[in-house]
Amino acid sequence: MPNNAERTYIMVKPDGVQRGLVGEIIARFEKRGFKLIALKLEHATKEHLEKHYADLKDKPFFPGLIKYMASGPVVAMVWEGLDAVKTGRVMLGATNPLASAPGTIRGDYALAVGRNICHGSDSVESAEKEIALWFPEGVIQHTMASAEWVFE
Ligand code: IDP
Ligand code: MG
Repeated sequence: MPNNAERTYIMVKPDGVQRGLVGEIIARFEKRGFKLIALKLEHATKEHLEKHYADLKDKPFFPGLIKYMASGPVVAMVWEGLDAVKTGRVMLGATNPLASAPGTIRGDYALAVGRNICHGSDSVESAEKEIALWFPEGVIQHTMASAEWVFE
């Protein structure tokens, strides 16, 4: 694994789960070459989601965001690999799906900013906080047989 490998927290939101997009989103990270090191289905409490989105607590859409995120289970994941945080955000697309390029997850499967199906950490620091919040039990460190074919 290269020295600059990172970890990012990626989540399929309740609308992504309900619309049957879990496998599609996982497949994109898997096929790109990222390594899955944690995964679970969780119906999060409002308190937990308020911690996850603490930076947005003063936004007018915050109550609606928490209600949406608490409306059903989410798929919480940690993916590891080269430049995982920035590349993960590029794969997700812009926050508003109308501004997301085709080929991105939001650009292919979403239309509304308040139903944008997936989450990805926006910095290495946020990723560390989010991974600790969603996976207090820790992640699974393992080696992929494909690693030497994905990384030079
Ligand atoms: P991000 O998910 O691309 O990092 P953030 O600005 O961190 O975007 O916002 C978190 C989430 O809050 C978004 O993914 C979206 O679900 C929701 N959100 C952001 N802006 C709006 C808005 O203007 N109206 C409704 N929901 C919003
Ligand atoms: Mg964000």
